[in-house]
Amino acid sequence: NSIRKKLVNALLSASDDEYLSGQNLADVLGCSRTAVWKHIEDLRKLGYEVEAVKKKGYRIIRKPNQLSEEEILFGLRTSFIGRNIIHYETVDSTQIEAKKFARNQAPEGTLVIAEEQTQGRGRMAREWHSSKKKGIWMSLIIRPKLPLEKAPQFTLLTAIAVAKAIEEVTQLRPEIKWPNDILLDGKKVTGILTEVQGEPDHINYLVIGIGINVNHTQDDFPEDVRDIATSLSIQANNSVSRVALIQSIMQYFEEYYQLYVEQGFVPLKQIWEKYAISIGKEIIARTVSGNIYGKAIGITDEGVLKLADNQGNIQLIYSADIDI
Ligand code: BT5
Repeated sequence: NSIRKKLVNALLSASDDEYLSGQNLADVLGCSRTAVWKHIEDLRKLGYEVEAVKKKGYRIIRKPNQLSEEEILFGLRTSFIGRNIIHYETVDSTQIEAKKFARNQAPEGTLVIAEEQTQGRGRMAREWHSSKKKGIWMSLIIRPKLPLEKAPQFTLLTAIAVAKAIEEVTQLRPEIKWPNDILLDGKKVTGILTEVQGEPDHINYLVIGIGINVNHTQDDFPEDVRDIATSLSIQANNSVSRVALIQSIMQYFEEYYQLYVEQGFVPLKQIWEKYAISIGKEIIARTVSGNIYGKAIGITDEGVLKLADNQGNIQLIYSADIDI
């Protein structure tokens, strides 16, 4: 397995039209040329298309549509976010698995990803559709040294990291709907689910679930969300690299996390406001204790939604679904 990682890394680091000779690879891997050939065969079984040309050597001409650990780590420029990757073909929910790893002391920054989820979940146990290889279904474990009440701010931090990454990779212009939706063209492309374990005065761990529709066609969505959901490829008119997007999200997440630790939530709030969609609009906040109608006027320095109700009173909304 570690030889395979080295081999993939060597082949990936070659430029597009460059071939790596069998001898060269044998030297890098510390094995015989026959062994190199066998490892190349293994790569082909994993879906890599590897061209072999006599006297020149090998090169990758097509990568599988697969979220391999090697490919994500290759070129990932973070120091701890996303450096420990656990990958599943199929899993009930990356959120469930990540919580198990978190309980068992997985290091901060551990990322659990899956090609497919059979029990993907949103908030309040709502279903999250996670079809095979179409999207990014992942959960990130972090251990901030903070009181429990700060946990919801990580949903907003994550939202700006994902929005930035979408912008960087696709040039699309995403919008954030407080607290946890990212929209394109008014339709949901990303949902975020932050779950926390701790005591009132400190967080033990946060598991941040991120679901992004990447290469779905409209028909790939089940009927119940077909009209409200969209994907990056639908909006960009092009397929989008899941690996590139994950790398970009990890990088922005780490950057904003460090900013948050150093300076608190306020600088993130300023970035968040640039993407906010509902501010200044009449909205309905559906909370567990009933619906509140009013105008969303912004978020507090703590990330709590401020709503001016019809009597002109300011209401603070800590948790709700927002209808615009
Ligand atoms: C969310 O909940 O938006 C949070 C979604 C988090 C999913 C990630 S995937 C990785 C990790 N593992 C998990 O099991 N979960 C996390 P909420 O705001 O409650 O929105 C849920 C609602 O979104 C559903 O009731 C549907 O209406 C809609 N929905 C479901 N699947 C969707 C999809 N693929 N795209 C857009 N909307 C969807």
